[in-house]
Order: sequence, then structure tokens, then C-alpha cells
Amino acid sequence: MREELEAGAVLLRAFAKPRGAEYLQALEHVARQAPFRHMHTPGGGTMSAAMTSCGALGWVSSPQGYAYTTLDPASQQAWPAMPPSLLDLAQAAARAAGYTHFTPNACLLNRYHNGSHMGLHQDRDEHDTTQPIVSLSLGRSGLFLWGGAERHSRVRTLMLEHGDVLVWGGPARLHYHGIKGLGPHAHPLTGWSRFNITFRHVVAPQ
Ligand code: MD5
Ligand code: FE
Repeated sequence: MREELEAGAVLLRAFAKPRGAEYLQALEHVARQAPFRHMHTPGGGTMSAAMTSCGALGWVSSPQGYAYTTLDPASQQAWPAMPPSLLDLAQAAARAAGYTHFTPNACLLNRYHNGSHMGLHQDRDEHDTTQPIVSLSLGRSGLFLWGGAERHSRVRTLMLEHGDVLVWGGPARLHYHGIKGLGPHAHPLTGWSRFNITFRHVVAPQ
């Protein structure tokens, strides 16, 4: 089911559901090499969602700021390769939403559990807004906050379920968004955890 939320933003409900277990195995494979961790923020806090990355570039937050890096700071090794199954899924979803030639080189994995949330923010560390961001939700459902171009734009809420894929591009690419919390039920594949995987095209750091 393809639903245009607004210009440039497409929700593909259950798009990834048939292979959800396979994507979770790929995620576990990444996490064995680069474990999920709670990163610190420039403001002195700690993120309540645990994160890791795969692909050429990984997103990191630290007291020094936000950055995409080629090395995992926890191991000083390159981030794990992007699993082919995940890359295929991301490109198929982008294509289904009308974006051809999506070449993600950064893949951020988020893990939420009871009490985790992600405040309203924009994704603007990629230095490329010509390509979309593809977001895959797995496991327990999450209450997604979907705002507009400005912090004070009206915010809508949307329950994202296992296998849902969102594609954000064009005028929606820089819109504010966040995760308010999780759904009430455990998921048979992930228990009380929710996972989200975002695929991005990042312009290499200087
Ligand atoms: C999540 N993750 O569920 C969300 C889904 C993140 C993040 O926000 O930065 O890791 S990504 C949803 C998204 C991406 C790009 C643009 C917009 C939403 N948007 O314009 O609403 O863990
Ligand atoms: Fe985001």
C-alpha cells in the first residue's frame, strides 16, 4: 500500500514485512560487529535510543557534536558493510516511491525500548538533500511524530509498524520528526524492542 503523506514523502505500509525476519538477522549481524550503544550529545545528555551503523559512513553523536565517520569510535575499525538484503530493500522502496538512483552509503540503526524516545529534529548532517532518506521499522510499533519545515509546524502522529517503510525526499526531506514512544504490545520477533533502520546518501566529510 503506497500512501503519499505529503509532497515527497511516501509511506509503504508492510513493504518489508515478507522479509522482516531476514532484515532482523542482517541487523543482528551488523550489531555483532558494531554493538548498539547509547551515545552522548553535545548538550550533555545521553540518547535513550541505542544506535549503531553500517555502510561506508556511520552517524555518531558525542559532546563534540554530530558527524558521519568512516570508523566506529568504539572499535576504531571501519563500520560493518551494509548487508546486501538491506541495500536491496532500501533501493526497492526508493524506486516504489518514485526515486530512482538511490545510492545510500550510510545506514543508521536505532533500537528503542521502554522509555526510549527521539525528540523532534531535522536530519541535516548528510549535506545532500537531493536523495531521499529511507526508513524501515521493525518489531514493536512506534509512535512517529511528523512535523513540517519548522520546529513549530503542526505535528501529526502516525503509528509505524513492523515492515513499514517511509521514504522522505523532495520538499519533505528536511522536515522535523521524532519518536514519541512505543506501542503497547511486544512483537513476536523482537519482544519489547523496536528497531528503525535509516538509509542515507551522505556527502563524505571534508
Ligand atoms: C526512527 N529515525 O524511527 C526515525 C525514523 C533518525 C530518525 O529520525 O534520525 O534516526 S527516520 C524518519 C525521517 C527521516 C527523514 C525525514 C523525516 C523523517 N521527515 O521529514 O519526517 O528511529
Ligand atoms: Fe531523523
